[in-house]
Amino acid sequence: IDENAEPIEQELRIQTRVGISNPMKFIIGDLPEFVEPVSELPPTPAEINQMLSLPARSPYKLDLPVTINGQLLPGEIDKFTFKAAKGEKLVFYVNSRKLIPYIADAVPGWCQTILKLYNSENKELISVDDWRFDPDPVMFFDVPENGSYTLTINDALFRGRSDFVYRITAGTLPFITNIFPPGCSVGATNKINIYGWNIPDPNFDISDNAKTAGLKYIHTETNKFKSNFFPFFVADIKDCTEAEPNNDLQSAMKIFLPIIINGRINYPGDVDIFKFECLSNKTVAIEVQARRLASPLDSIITVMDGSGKTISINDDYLDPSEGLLTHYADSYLMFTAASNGTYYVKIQDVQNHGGNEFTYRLRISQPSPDFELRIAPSSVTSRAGGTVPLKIYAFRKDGFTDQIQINLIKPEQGFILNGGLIPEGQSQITATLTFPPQLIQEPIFLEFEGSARINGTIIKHKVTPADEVEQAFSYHHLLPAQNFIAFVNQIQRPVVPIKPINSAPVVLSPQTPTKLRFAVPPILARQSLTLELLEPKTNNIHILSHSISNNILEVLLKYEP
Ligand SMILES: [Ca+2]
Ligand SMILES: [Ca+2]
Ligand SMILES: [Ca+2]
Ligand SMILES: [Ca+2]
Repeated sequence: IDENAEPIEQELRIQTRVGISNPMKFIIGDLPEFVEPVSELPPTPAEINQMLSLPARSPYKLDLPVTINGQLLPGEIDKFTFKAAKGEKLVFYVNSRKLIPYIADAVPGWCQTILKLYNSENKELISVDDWRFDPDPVMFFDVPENGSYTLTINDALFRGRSDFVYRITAGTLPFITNIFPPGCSVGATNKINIYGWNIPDPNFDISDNAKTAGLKYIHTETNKFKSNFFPFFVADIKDCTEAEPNNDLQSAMKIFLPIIINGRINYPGDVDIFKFECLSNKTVAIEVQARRLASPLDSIITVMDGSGKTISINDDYLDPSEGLLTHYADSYLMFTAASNGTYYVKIQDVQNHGGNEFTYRLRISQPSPDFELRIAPSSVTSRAGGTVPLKIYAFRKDGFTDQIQINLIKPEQGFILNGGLIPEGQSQITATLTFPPQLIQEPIFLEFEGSARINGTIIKHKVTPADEVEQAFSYHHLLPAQNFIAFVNQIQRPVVPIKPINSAPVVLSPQTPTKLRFAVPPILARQSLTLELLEPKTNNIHILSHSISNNILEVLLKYEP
């Protein structure tokens, strides 16, 4: 690591002559680091018994602040001892699930760490197994007396394996637990409130973060330490703060669309109701941002007409762009007003929890059609001149259905993206990336962009690289990556180039088979050739036949609706 490296979250990949790997998170911290000596062998039953039996003893005596790097093997409990002084406000936070978010062959599909703290008499003082919905625990310790304390970490099920790795950061660190309001409008210059531990100044000037719209991460600093990064959303829509009381239809807070309301489910059982006027046949989109902004709220929203009759209700709405969440707790719905009049929107916690940290942003607006894009995998390797498939996903918002054209915007050194059109109404395609014919030694960083016409204007968005990962044998997630990297296999072997004669989209007809034509090299005519339709995987599109003559491969596709 370069000694001047910025403390930042990096992506580490392995490159060899024949390929480049998937990314792995690698964190460069700014505190002293301790690395647990890693054993290749799991502990013996006798050693496990010794670990499980109190008193907690640790061979490692550490000075705070520190970041501990360790690994959990089957049955292991890692222990660390430190000295602390009365009145110190210590924060311990774990990065484990954040380092390797999903493990395909384990249930649950990540390392589920538990932190415990013991005093010098080996009395358990604190035990924490997560932080809200985040499986990585955060522990706060208000030191009651000078002394020696022992911190332990283990997997909740005492599982262990080489990829159960963790980092524990410990010290009198600032740690943000919530902020209010949890977002603002573009151009806002006010101060927001930061809540948490060891926060030097609870008033935070938002101007720098509010210059552009989008998801931001805010943090604060003491003279010694940086805090965690807390999500904060800057929107193009104006916002306001809820005013209590607003728990029933009579006291509902009057709002004017479009608006984002910054609110809280202030206490267990709090209900927030807003009312607005709407014209007949107008469609309204209602969206909660809470869990996605690290709020513990599990929202549920209800739309009612002027008489209080329920029109529509939503608890959880799947947002596949949130690859790290496994519980999509935020609510979303669209409804069309049946008549002119007053309408109500009610927001609650579905489990009737509440408190200062149960913050939300509630958007009530006309639909704002838009899209987000992912391309997977985030690294591809091919021989020079070869072609690889790429999956492109569109996450459509507020009813947006039109086609999206994907282009390579940094077409470095002759890379070609083919088939980058996501047809109307579809959310996933397979495109192909063809590598340049010459050998390139360095990995190439490519960038893609999608464009679509929305309400008469061309809207463009960068495509976020991602990797498809499996969780616990069954679930699949798209994990965003920082870069898309193409790498030319350094072992030169000839590639048989097959190119479509016409690259325009093909429209299949149910009456007559559709002919596809490809230019192929003469060598292919002398080989036995098998073709397989990879996508779409349906029963109503078949390859009827194929033949080669005059260096043209003809394929007949039959479509049976
Ligand atoms: Ca260990
Ligand atoms: Ca409230
Ligand atoms: Ca209320
Ligand atoms: Ca919910």
